[in-house]
Amino acid sequence: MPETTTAPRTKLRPKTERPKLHKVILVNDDFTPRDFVVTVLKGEFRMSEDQAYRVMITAHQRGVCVVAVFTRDVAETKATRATEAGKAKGYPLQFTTEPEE
Ligand code: TYC
Repeated sequence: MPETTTAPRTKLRPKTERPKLHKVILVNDDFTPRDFVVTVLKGEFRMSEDQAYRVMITAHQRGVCVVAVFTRDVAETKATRATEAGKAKGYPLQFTTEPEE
């Protein structure tokens, strides 16, 4: 077996900051049909029927539900697109974003 020695690493690796993640939050309202909320969650957030139903019913019961977390750009784009999908049908459905602590 050849002897191997490992020299201590001398090159300093600069600490790279991880980009802060942002939550997409689904907000309940009294007008948007449940099925439509589930459809938007599946389409925009690639959720299964089951996951989408659970997120929808949580927002329905508690007022809000965190859908997912992304980098800021992606969170804002998805929240805007999902909100626009409701608006296009005349529903007041709202998706908001907020930075994670
Ligand atoms: N509350 C709506 C209803 O009873 C359904 C709904 C759920 C709407 C979640 C928005 O974020 C929402 N038709």
